[in-house]
Amino acid sequence: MSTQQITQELRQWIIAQATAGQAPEAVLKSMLASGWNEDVAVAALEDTLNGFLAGHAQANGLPPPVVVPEPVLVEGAVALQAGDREVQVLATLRGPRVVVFGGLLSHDECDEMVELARTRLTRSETVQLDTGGNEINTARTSDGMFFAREENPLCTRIETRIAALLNWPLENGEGLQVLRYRPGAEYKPHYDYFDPAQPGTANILKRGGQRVASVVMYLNTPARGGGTTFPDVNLEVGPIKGNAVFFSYDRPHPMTRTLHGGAPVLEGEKWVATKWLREGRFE
Ligand code: PD2
Ligand code: ZN
Repeated sequence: MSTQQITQELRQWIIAQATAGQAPEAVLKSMLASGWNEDVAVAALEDTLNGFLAGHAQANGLPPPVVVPEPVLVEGAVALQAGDREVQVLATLRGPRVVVFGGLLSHDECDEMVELARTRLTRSETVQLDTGGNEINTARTSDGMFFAREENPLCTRIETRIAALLNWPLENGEGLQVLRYRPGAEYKPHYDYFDPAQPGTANILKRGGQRVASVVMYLNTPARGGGTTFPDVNLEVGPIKGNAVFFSYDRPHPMTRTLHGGAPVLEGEKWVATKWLREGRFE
């Protein structure tokens, strides 16, 4: 029965079922019961519902989804090869997409990154969205600096590793940002994408398009505090030297549930390096 066709009638029936509140599993079950082949039924459901949702999103002013970086995780594997280094997969979440990596950086790489950044730190600025410029922001009480992409051999090695880990071109990445938090410092919850409603955003997007993913790498283990939090899903990632948290956002919208923050450091210092990945080439 390989000749079953996904007709317009079938699509309309699927949409009617879905808008009447039937779960996709229930619709699939009825299709199988009335003689549809499983592969045809699944394809018809996926295609019809995806198209329907995309149309709904567009009609309601939601930005359309884009392809985002994603590690190739072999089912059941606890590690993966990221170019020159094997990296552990410590935790994964689907919505929001979050993956916690163990040992993305060696301890020596962390120490070297801190020393390269230390003398260049200034009080952190965040992008000022109404003008597109940078300004001091009290929501982020850390000190920071940016490396240019491939500025030195260590940056190049880490950037090449992240590109391999996430299947995303090195050219689509911003330069690494290093932040130092002293006791009491924090980064209040925010989104890393640029808010489309802000007037400065159009200018920022000319260079590489939207941010679509972030990798926050822990360069030391603070004595207490300093986790990375995801308030929408009550997740907190412990800041452990060499580990990293990756998260992606397929559209610049809170529906991605990628609100995240750096919890206050309670004791000691916290150092991180952040890599932001853009949709396109960031030149
Ligand atoms: O340092 C962190 O944990 C953190 C939290 C939220 C870093 C960032 N955001 C960032 O660099 O965007
Ligand atoms: Zn952030």
